[in-house]
Amino acid sequence: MICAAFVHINLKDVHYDNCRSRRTQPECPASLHRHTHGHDMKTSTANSLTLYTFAMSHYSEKIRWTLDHSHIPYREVRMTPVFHILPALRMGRRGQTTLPILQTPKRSIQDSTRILDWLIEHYGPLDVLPKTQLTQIRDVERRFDAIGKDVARFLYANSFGSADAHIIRLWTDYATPGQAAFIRRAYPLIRWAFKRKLSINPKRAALAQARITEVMDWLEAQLADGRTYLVGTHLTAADITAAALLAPIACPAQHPVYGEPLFAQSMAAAIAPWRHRAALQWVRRIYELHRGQFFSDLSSDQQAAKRSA
Ligand SMILES: N[C@@H](CCC(=O)N[C@@H](CS)C(=O)NCC(=O)O)C(=O)O
Repeated sequence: MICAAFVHINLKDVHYDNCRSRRTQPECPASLHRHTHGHDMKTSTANSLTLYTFAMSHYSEKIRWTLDHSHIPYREVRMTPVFHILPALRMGRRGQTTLPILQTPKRSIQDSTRILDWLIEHYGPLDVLPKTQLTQIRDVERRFDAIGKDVARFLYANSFGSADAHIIRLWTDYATPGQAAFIRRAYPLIRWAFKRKLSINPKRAALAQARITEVMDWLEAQLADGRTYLVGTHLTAADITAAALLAPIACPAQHPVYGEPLFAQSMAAAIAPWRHRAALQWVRRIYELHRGQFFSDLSSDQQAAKRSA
């Protein structure tokens, strides 16, 4: 996310069956994705995959998108920052509190890279992770994963203090009333702890900005020959990772959190230096080409609101 770091208790959190984030339409039809050929042998496993996420987490989006694109059925449990910590520690068993975590019938896998490894092992070969280009794809994945914290640091550095109401809303979207009340009341303390954990200060924010810019430069150099996809001729986990990790800055219309006009408005000043960069236009295009389902699921009023934003 622009993600938080802290304790979880119960999972009132909205459950989605094969459904991307839809704060406004939680009753997503479970039939959005079906099994495809090649996954038949894992049907029983597939039926019981649960993905624990934060709606706003860019690493969670990377896995959500991979699963969606690969038509692998799963249930999504959106957690509330602070209230995720205990379950994440318990499920992950690595002393880490990060999401996403994929719960399979046999074990839970924490960390998006490890989840991709597990998917390759149990569902491979996947269209987005072709064996022949795996090394290149995973190199790109590493490059973009490495700026995940910088993206969060940069955005929070530029929104704490100026967009707190919006942050509280994002942090409480999937909370129980009790959890939401706690987050609202403890927000100053949570924000302080968060700043410490992510080292959010002007110096680190400037460094984050430089590192993000560097990755955008790299991305634009790759795209200079007019290609659409970073590796090969179709969408792979390289594109998914790059687009998902930059989505908080590119604000693609199809993204359930970062596509919201309100988010883009509250971040406009922070994002301004990069607004027209080809790298971000590419992110928006990849979302448009491959992540359109969410948009078409919205009501026509919601679509109109997004278009006019
Ligand atoms: N390397 C991890 C990074 C995941 C990560 O940093 N997740 C953030 C959300 S974007 C998180 O869960 N932060 C909460 C915490 O650290 O407690 C991955 O690829 O999954």
